[in-house]
Amino acid sequence: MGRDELAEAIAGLDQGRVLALVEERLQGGSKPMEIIGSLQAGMARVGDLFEKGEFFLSELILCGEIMKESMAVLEPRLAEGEREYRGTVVIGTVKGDIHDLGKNIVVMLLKGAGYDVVDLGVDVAPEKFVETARETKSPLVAMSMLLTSAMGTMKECVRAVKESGLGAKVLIGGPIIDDKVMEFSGADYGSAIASDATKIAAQVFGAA
Ligand code: B12
Repeated sequence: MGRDELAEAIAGLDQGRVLALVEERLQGGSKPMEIIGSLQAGMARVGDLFEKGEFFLSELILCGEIMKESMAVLEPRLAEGEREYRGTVVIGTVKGDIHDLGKNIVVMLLKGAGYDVVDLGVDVAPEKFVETARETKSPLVAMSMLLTSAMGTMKECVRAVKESGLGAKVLIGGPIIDDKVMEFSGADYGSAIASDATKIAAQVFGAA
């Protein structure tokens, strides 16, 4: 196998080159799923660099944007059956909190890793998480939270999903997640690192 120029371009955060290569590959007859595979490989590299502290949030956000633009081109061309369907993750920022940049990165990474993501947006009420998890039969509900003042509603959201009897696992994320918050929340998983979402999803869906 030669170098994967597209994976290198996204890891290098070269937006123009990524979009040009996506077009070039489509013109050349590549399947959208193969192209997405290259994008995923590049994104995984960006995630690693972020964890090592070599990339910062700004790079992760930019990478998310590039992925979003590429997916906008590729998604309409994905034939139904061609999609590698791993299952659905429900996600939202908890009620009382309207920060969404971190959540949007998580959405992008999960989509990049092949999951369908139902993004409920911000200020999401407990019932909404439950209702959507029921409709989509999702085994994983992810919640984002940045505000200390939203801790109480976050706990209500977690409890609502846990008590719904649906059996979905709950992942909470945001910069203030630590052992104490985890204990308080009653969630199954928690992390302050966006890329953990795909690792946790792999665990949950692998076991499902
Ligand atoms: C941008 C911003 C805003 C923007 C939000 C725009 C938007 N569309 O999101 C605006 C201006 C609207 C805003 C409003 C407010 N904000 Co503000 N805001 C910030 C700021 C500067 C950056 C947050 C951000 O987006 N970071 C970048 C993203 C990428 O990082 P992230 O969210 O942490 O996400 C990462 C991880 O946490 C993780 N992650 C996040 N979610 C999830 C989910 C899962 C499942 C997983 C696995 C991981 C994960 O992955 C991401 C990538 O690593 C922070 C300060 C700071 N430096 O953090 C304050 C901050 C969060 N805001 C704060 C406050 C107080 C407010 C306001 C109450 C201000 C006010 N008095 O009105 C309002 C709240 C409104 C509301 N009801 O929510 C405080 C919160 C303090 C606290 N702990 O409670 C902060 C910390 C500022 C401060 N130092 O005081 N804010």
